[in-house]
Amino acid sequence: MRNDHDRSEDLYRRAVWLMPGGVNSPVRAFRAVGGTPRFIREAKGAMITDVDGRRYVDYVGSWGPMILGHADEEVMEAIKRALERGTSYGAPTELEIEMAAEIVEAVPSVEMVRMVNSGTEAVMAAIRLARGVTGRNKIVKFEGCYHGHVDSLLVRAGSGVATLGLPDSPGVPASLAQNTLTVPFNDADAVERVFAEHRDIAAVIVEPVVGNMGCVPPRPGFLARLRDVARRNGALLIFDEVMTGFRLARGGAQELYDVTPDLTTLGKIIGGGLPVGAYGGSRDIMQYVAPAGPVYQAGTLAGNPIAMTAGLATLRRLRDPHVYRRLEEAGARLCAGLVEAARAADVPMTINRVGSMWTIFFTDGPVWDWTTAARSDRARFARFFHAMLDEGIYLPPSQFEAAFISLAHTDETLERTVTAARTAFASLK
Ligand code: HOZ
Repeated sequence: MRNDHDRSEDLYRRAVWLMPGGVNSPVRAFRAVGGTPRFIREAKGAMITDVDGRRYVDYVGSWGPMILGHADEEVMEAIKRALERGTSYGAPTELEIEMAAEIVEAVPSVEMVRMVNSGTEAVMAAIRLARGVTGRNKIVKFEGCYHGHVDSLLVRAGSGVATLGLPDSPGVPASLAQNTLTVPFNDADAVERVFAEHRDIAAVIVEPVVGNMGCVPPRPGFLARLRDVARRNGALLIFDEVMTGFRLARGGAQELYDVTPDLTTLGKIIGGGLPVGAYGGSRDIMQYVAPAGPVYQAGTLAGNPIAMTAGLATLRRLRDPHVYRRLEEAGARLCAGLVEAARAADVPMTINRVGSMWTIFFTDGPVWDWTTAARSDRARFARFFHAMLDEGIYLPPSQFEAAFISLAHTDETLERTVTAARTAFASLK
């Protein structure tokens, strides 16, 4: 007997034959939660629809970019108009200036910016720039943080690497990995110790609010201490705001926590759902980038006019401060409901949230680093994930990914999610 996911199953079988694991990015594959990934046909607002016609309230939001909700009318109209003028020129456009100005105006530490095609590219370039500026080689990163699939940062990484329980990736030369020093997130003393032991540190890179081991906020004062220790030791501080940029505040986590990094990487929201990344910092540092300076970095499709259009249409909507009040209110309302639902079912769990980023961990202790995140009962998470999916709620198919709320998640959608969670938590007993 065939079930109601026939077409997703058929497509998955074909996909697995044609693509590694059947997907173009590992965490989509449902490997950690089991079952068949849903193949998506379309999305609108807070809802996605799979190829079997099942509709879900979506908390993945393309892993962060869809802050306005899917297929936002204004963004779609802007893209359609832009398409009529061609898709790529490989030459400068006014749109790129508008995008740069929008980012510079919003993100406190950024005076100049370079557009690239993904968050991974942004981080790769920021690391090269930090090495070029300081003349040093080593990078400090945090266990469970993920900065794209950049060679030197695939060490004790979060996201798909943690989800799949992979060792530090084969294919990354040991000589490169040796230049990466890892310390526990939220442990500023450990960072001090690393600097005491190593002279050659070019930069400390951090997700200021981690999304890639699930949502893990910084403890009070942690980011400020990173700022201080990096400066005292002549290293740069890089905030990877690919997830948090324009999400936690218009100026990202650096605005929210009032800490100024030397370099910032961005992605996701700034592309409005199209492939985009960016890195930026002070004028002094960014002047090292070619052709202004000697640190080489380039991209045929960088600053692509369609992507700039989608990004600008999104970022302009985020100028309204009400947006961030609404996301905070929605996050608080949803998570309060989820806590209540878990309590009613007597299921121990911890929920971490900053604004519209949140994660449920099946552990009864606080989660503030990789060790505490990894204590979560992942088999239980998988059961919860599928129970929610059955109730029409699409969560990230991994314990180690943050869920995202958009402006299209109405109070009614949030309430529906809490109702689904009551059933899902009760099924775990
Ligand atoms: N944690 C990833 C985004 N930073 C999930 C998306 C992906 O890898 O496909």
